[in-house]
Amino acid sequence: DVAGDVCERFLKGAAISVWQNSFDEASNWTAFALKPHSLAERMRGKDPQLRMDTSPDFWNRYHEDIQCCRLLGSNSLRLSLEWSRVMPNGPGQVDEEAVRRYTDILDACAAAGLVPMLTLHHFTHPQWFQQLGGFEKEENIRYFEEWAVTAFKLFRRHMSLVATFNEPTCAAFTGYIAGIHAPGHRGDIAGAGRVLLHMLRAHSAAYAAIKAQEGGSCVRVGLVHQQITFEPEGTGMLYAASRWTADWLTHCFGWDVVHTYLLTGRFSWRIPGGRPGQLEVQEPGGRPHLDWLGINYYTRVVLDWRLGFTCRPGEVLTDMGWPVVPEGLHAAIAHCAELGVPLYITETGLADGADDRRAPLIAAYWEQVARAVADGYDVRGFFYWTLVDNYEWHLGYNMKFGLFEWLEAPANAQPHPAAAAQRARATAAASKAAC
Ligand code: GCO
Repeated sequence: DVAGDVCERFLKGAAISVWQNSFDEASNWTAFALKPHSLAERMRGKDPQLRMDTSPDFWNRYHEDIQCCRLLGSNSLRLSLEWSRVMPNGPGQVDEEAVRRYTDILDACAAAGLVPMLTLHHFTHPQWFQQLGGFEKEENIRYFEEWAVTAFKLFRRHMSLVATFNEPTCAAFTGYIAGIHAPGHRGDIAGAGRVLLHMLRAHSAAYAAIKAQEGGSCVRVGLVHQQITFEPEGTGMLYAASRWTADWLTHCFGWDVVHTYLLTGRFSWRIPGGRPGQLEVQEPGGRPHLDWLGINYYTRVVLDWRLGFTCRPGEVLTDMGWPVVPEGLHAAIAHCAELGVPLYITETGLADGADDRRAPLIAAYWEQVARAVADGYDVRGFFYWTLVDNYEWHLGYNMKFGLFEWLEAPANAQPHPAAAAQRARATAAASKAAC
């Protein structure tokens, strides 16, 4: 049982999404970001960091990146399998070249001693799927199920740990309410709820379908959840709206929806102050379709009375403006432990262009994980977001989460592992702290 062996080891390494490191034409996110008159396009004129004509190019320079990951002393790399690369043209149509490339990537991971943790959906999917209505339509769940089975059949040799979705709450909310992620809808609360419900159902369908394959029972299938809490800055009348919003966001963005669904099979789409169960959908109950849960933890958000993001006095902020609250990671672990499945810290990290906060903060996060393990929580891995500075969605190259920066490869350069050394930035202290 390869997966069983992998699960026995504590995994440590870095997390990436392949799209953020190399765009592909068939992706809905590429279409979204390049759409004429889109926010990104309008911004691009003013902000060169939103350019998409260049990228860290993981797709071609993966040997260097894998070498970088190895240099950190990692034993794992979390990466996405891009559905749009493997099936760019439509359901059932596999691109053999992309399969060969992914096989090379996964072989290179194995040769470097890195267990791959694979993500089937990291905010991106094929544009053809989006054109069919994406996760807005219940009948499209079968396409995701088909993708999960195809991925299993193609890459089963390397598939011991697989996540169906990365942060379904974030995908639904930022894509349908905030409008800053694909497909860019604003204020569509009902749409966000529908998408989230269908993603969770797609997770369950993919889980069951992988397990039903020959050899599928050995694969550990999980889900990656963003754990975030919101709180009002103060009390009193002025803060009533921010308290209401904080409660609603914490419930819907955070733990409750995913947790309730996984534990009870109930999808609770609550309005704060509304009657309990008002908008619940009954799902078939039973054992949660989950072998492990990934926790992405970055911050807790404080809302001022105008619903703007703020912080408590003295808190260190990342370049994203997020307060760093390391003890929140322990709290997140304690919450998520209620599910009774092994936990992985699938992402934590910070945007730090000055490289002056990263090392101590990684150490602080790490301490919280060690504390949780000492307290008896079943935490089996820690992944830093991210390996190489990459495209931070609507913020493009403005945010530097990476342990390494990248330089454009000279024209016609052959990727070579030794080039990794030239790529390393002065983050030795950070990488040491990470591992
Ligand atoms: C997310 C994603 C990553 C982000 C990272 C930094 O949480 O949004 O998993 O793709 O880049 O979290 O914001």
